[in-house]
Amino acid sequence: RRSNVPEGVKFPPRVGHYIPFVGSAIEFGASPITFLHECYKTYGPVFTFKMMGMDCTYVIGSEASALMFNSKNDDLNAESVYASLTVPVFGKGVAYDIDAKEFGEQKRISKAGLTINRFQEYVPMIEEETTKYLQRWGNEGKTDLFKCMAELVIMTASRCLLGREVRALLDESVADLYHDLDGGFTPAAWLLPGWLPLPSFRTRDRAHIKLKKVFTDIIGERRRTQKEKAEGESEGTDMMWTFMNTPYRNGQLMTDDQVAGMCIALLLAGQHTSSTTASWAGFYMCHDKRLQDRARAEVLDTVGEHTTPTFEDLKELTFLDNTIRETLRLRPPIMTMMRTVQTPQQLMGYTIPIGGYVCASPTVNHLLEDAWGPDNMDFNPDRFEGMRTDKADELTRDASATPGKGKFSYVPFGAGRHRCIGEMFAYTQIKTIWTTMLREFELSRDSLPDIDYTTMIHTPKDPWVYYKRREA
Ligand code: HEM
Ligand code: LAN
Repeated sequence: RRSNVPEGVKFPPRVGHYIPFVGSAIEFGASPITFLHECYKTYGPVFTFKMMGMDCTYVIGSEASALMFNSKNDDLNAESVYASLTVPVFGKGVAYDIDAKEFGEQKRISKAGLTINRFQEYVPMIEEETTKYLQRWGNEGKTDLFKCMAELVIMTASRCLLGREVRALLDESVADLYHDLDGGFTPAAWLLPGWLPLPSFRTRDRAHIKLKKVFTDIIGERRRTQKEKAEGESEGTDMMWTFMNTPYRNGQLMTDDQVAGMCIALLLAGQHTSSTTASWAGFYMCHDKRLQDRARAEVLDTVGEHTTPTFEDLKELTFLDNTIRETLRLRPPIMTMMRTVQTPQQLMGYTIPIGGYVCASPTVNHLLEDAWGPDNMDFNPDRFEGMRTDKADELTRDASATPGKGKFSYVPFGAGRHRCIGEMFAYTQIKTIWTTMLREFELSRDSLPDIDYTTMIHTPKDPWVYYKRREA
């Protein structure tokens, strides 16, 4: 193969490995961040290694990862990597099952529903759900904080984004369906061929069919009653309503099956990402009690002891905001983003040939000493002080408004064409949950949990905390 390489073409340096085909998969799997750091130190910002027969080229740091974030989907392609994982879960006709242009429209339609007006209505709903949930806790005890956050996130997201009907069903059948469907969102589902008769695949597929039916029934019922109402009276505040009523540019509406698929996608998008973020924020606030005290004092100053917070209150909670931002720096839920190389790419004097993957890692970019300085490993929310650039009508933040050097040194929500649309919803949800929690409970635990790298979105190991109700 080497002899076919044209004169002057230089490939990125290759990381050596001992086992053919498997390549570096074992080292990477055991401890991906350490592995990538070591490679960066040895080979520089661009390097290639083999994993399960595929060439993976990592682009490390702000400058190199610009290649991924500025690319077009036709050159570095997302759906060809992600579809095998997401299509069985979300279903056909949405997200990575369709061409990027139509998915772009689905993102635009989603954004049209994720507005400040809606968030103003969501905040009291999230507080109510959280308060109700925390009543189960009693006065003191020990609990699994990650499980608790996962339950709070699914309940509050269902209520806000999918509406009352779905939230009501969550106490019954729907919780198990979510759970089974979610069981299909694993590295195995991604890497193994879909025709394998694995029990987890069958459970996933059955849950998908049942959940689709639950949603399409609700959608059908809504379409019927909507017709009976007068024009204007039917304005809804949830995303199901938005998906049902916002047309594509050509005037067409999504089919009921697509609306149901979007609802599933929306829910799973926030599930792992927001619940791990909310949990890690809690563990950092336990590990250093001063952080918890400051966040609580800010909540009491801004919102008070008993009043329901408003969306405007949340904006004033800058320390809590910075705490979440710093959590997303050190524990970004999505540690790797991947694309297939469809056209040869030039980067820093190297050619990345067609056929492999290009990967970028928020986690690694967020830690580099060159970008973050000598205190890169410290958890310090104050590093973000004065970096707030979000305006009232903006749903995403300016990626460059960070203390890290370079445009892509802080990318927990990605950047460019595939950027996340859920940032503000996630912040609204996490801040409201923590506002409620900090008012009612004191949490404690000395050590930070270790990281479980075997889950697709890295989770805290042994995620228990002690809790004690605050004096009334
Ligand atoms: C994409 C992170 C919550 C919807 C992404 C990407 C990241 C990300 C890194 C880029 C993936 C890539 O480029 O390959 C997060 C984090 C969240 C979060 C850290 C919470 C803390 C949400 C929520 C929603 C959502 C709540 C829905 C309301 C999406 C969508 C995309 C996306 C639609 C676009 C994918 C594409 O265009 O290919 N997210 N996300 N996310 N996320 Fe999120
Ligand atoms: C995810 C979740 C998993 C995640 C990892 C595998 C952890 C990551 O290594 C690569 C990116 C990936 C696959 C990823 C990409 C974008 C997804 C699929 C999501 C963030 C979960 C939801 C999001 C999807 C596009 C949201 C669709 C929402 C709509 C409203 C259509």
